[in-house]
Amino acid sequence: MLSVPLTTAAQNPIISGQFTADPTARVFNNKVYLYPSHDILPPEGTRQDWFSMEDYHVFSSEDLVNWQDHGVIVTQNKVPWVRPNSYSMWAPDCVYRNGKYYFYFPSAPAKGGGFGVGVAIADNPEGPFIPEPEPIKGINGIDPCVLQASDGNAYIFWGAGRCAKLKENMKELADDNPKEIVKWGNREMEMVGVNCLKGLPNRQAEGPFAFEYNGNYYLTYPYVRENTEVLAYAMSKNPMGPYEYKGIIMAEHANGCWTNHHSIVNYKGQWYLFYHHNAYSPKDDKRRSAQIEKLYFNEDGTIQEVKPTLRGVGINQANSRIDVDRYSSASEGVELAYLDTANTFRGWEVKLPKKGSYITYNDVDFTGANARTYVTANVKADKNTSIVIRENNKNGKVIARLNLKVEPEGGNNGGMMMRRRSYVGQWHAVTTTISHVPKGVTNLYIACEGEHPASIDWMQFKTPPTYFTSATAAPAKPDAGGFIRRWTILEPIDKPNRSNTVFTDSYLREHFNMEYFPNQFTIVPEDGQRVKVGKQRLTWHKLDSERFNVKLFRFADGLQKQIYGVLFWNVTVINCPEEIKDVRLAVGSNSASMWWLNGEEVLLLSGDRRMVKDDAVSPRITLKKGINILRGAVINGPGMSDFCVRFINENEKPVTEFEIK
Ligand code: FUB
Repeated sequence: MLSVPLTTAAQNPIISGQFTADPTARVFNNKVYLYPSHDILPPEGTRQDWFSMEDYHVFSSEDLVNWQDHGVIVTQNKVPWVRPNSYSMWAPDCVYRNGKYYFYFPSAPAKGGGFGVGVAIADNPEGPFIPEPEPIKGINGIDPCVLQASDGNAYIFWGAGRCAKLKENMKELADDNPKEIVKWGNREMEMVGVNCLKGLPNRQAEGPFAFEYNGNYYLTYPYVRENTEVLAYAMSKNPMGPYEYKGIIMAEHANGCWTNHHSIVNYKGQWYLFYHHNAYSPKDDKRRSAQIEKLYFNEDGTIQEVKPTLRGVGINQANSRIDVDRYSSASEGVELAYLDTANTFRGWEVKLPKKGSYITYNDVDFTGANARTYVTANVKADKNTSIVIRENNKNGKVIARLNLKVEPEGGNNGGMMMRRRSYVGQWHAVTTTISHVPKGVTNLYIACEGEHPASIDWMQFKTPPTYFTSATAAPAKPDAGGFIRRWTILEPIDKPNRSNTVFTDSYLREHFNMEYFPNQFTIVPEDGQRVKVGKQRLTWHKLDSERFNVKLFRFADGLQKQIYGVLFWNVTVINCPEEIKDVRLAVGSNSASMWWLNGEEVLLLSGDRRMVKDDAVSPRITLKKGINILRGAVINGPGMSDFCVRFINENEKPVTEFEIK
C-alpha cells in the first residue's frame, strides 16, 4: 500500500490533486478518516459524460487541515465479484466493530445488472483491506452506510433509504428474504429490509447517511427537490423508522452541480458536515471534490441549515501557505478566477478590483510569530498599488502593508540579483516585515489600499528561526569545539559579483584592502554603531550565534538586507588570561574570506569555497595575554554566506582558555 503524504490547507475543497466525491468521514483512534469515492476522467472507450470510478483512497487528518493520503485501499479489478473495468466504485462507508474495520462499497457485479454492495475487511483504518469474494446477499443498490445503534445492532442503509439489520459478522443481513417488489423504471426488483423514506420527500433520493445523537436517529439523504440534489434529513426514535421529515441540511449547489453526497461526524466536540461539490471541475459535475463545514443542532435536535463556503473549517498556521482566495467573506465586486483553467488543482486567485475592496480570512494562528515575522504574498497588478492586512476588520491594527511596484517587462530594475523583478500583470512575491504581531488565532482583513486593482494568490507569515541572539554583557566562552560564536557584524556591503570564480588571491587582496569605511582595520565597533559605506548606511550588530557557524546569510535575510553580492565585516574581542603560543587560526567560509589578528593578516581563503570546519589553517601565531582583536571579511556572489572560526593547538585540539568580550 502506497502512502503518499499530501498537505493541503484548511480551505474547501479539502483535497487537491485528485477528485474526492461522496465523502464519508469517520473518527477512529482520535483521527478523522475520510473514505470518499474517487472520480477520474473517463478512460477512452467509456462513457465520457458519466461517473468514472475505479478505486478508493483513504485519507486521515488530526486537524481537518492537513490530510494524509494513505493510497489506494480497494480497486475494481481486484474485487472478485466486481465486473472488470466497470468504473462503478460508487459511494462507500467504513465502520469499526469487533476489532476490525469494515469497508462497504457499491459496484457493478460481474453477474447480473444494477449494483451490489461488497465488504472489505482490515485490521487498521488505512488497510490493507481484503475484499470478500461475494457481495452482501440481498442488497441491490448503491451508497451503503452502516449505523451502529445504541441498541447494540448494526444497520445497513443503502439506495433511497432502504435499511436492514446486519448480522454480528457484519458481512450478512440478519434477514435477506425479500420484503417487497420495487419498480425502477420498467424493472421490477425484489427488495429486502424496509424503506425508511416511505412517504417522505424522496424524488431520486440516494446516499443515505444515518447516525444517532442525543436519543434521536437521523436519516440524512440527498434528493432532487427541483432540478438538482439538496441534502435533507428525517428523525426517528428507532433506527429503522418510521422517520419524520425535518427539512434541508444544504440547499442545491448554486452552479447546478447535480449531485451532493455527505456524511456527518462529531470530532473533538464539534459537528461537521462533509459534502461534495465540483469546485475543481466547474464544467463537469461528475468530477467532484470533498468539502467541510461546521454543523449545528438546535435544542430540539433539529439541524440548522448549512451554507457551503470557500473557507471551510480548521485553523491555518500563519507560517504555512494560506490560500486567501478561499476567503470567509468579500466585499462586492471581488473576483475569483482559476490560476490555470487547464489545471484547476493549481487553485484560484482573488482580485480586489478597487480601492477599499476587501476579503476576510478567518482563523489564522499566529502562535510563534514575533517582531521578526515577515509576510510574503504572491501578488500581481497592472499598476503600482498596495494591499493592507489588518487584524479582524477594517478598523483593526495594521499587520502589514504590501507595496506592489511593477515595471514593464524587459525594463531595468536595478540590475543583477539585488531585487526580485515584478513585472506588470505577472505573479511575483512581495515581502515585508509585519508591524503588528497578532496573538494566537485571529481573523485577517485584507484590503486594496492603492488606486489600482491587485490580485492575490496566497500569503505566508514566516518567522525566521533564531540564528542569533543579542550578545549579553557577560563575557562568552568558545563552545566545546572551540568555535567563537560572539561577533560584531556589519550589515552587508553591496559588492556585486555574479559568480565566485573571480575570488583569486589578487582580487581578494585588492578588494579586502580597499577602504570601505573609516578605521576599517582598527575599529572595535559597538552594537548599534553606524557607518557610511558609499551610499549605504550600515549598522554593526553584536550577536551570539546559535550555531558554531555564523550564518551571515540568515543575518542579512533576517534584517531584510541583500543576501547575494555582498561583503561582510566581522570583529570579535578575545581576552586571554595568559599568553597562548603556537596556536593556529582555523577557518571555514562561504565564500572567500580574509582574517587579521591584532592588525596582522593571518589567513586568506580564496576561490569559490564552501563552509567546511578547519578548511584553512594559519601558520603558528600567538594569542597575547589580555585583549586580542580578531577581524574577518567574508565576500560572496550568489552563495549563502557563513563562516566558522576557532583556534587549534599543535595537536589540532580546540583552544578554549579565553573569554570573548
Ligand atoms: O458518486 C456516484 C454517485 O453519485 C453516488 O453514489 C451518489 O450518491 C452520487 O453522489
